[in-house]
Amino acid sequence: MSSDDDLPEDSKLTKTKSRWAELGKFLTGQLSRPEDARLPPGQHLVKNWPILDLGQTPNVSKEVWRLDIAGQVERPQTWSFDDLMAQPQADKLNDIHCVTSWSRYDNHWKGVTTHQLMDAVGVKPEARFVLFTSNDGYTTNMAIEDFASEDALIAHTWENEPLSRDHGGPVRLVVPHLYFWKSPKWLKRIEFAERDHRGFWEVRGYHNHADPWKEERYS
Ligand SMILES: Nc1nc2c(c(=O)[nH]1)N[C@H]1C(S)=C(S)[C@@H](COP(=O)(O)O)O[C@H]1N2
Ligand SMILES: [Mo]
Repeated sequence: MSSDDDLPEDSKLTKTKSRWAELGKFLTGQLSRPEDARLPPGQHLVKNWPILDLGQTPNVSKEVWRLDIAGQVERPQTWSFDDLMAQPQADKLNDIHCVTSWSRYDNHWKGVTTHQLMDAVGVKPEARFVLFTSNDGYTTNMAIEDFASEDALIAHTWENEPLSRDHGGPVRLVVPHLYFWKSPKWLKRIEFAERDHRGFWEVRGYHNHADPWKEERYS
């Protein structure tokens, strides 16, 4: 019987990395769709960027912001904003789709990819789901395959400006291939778990998966 333990250290790492690549491979929102097929069913295009949340706008400065990364990981960590900036930085360009039916094209983000975060903490093979908690008490959840999407990132910058407080600044998650309620603003905790724990909207009848291309709005 072969196991990961038999492999030298560096090929273990390669194995982990290729596992993320494998998990996230088919989950990109940038499927180079032709322009007329770019809008998911039941959506309309907006040029502005609407603000939607529970009505509490936490005031979290960069100085006090912390991100706990916990659960099924080899190295649980708490990142300050400086720790986040010390990670390799990525640029992403994607479309976002809100379940209330607006979509917004061509958002430029900067931040840390979810792949990078998973490598930094050493996500264990037992981890199958991810639960997020925000400073306003909001929670949401997804399968690790969705978190591992090529397009997903922990974002601090939008259109070359620091992410505004209304849109979740200093730091939010962006998982653009799912409806936007799966992209928590004012992110404060990421927990990797063996089991799924439904978040704020998921326990209130929203779909657990939330693929806009399949119109997974309500369950
Ligand atoms: N912390 C937090 N994140 C949240 C929400 C919220 O209420 N609190 N609302 C979600 C919903 S329903 C949507 S559509 C998007 C809206 O993000 P925006 O205000 O930047 O457009 O944030 C999501 N993330
Ligand atoms: Mo939403």
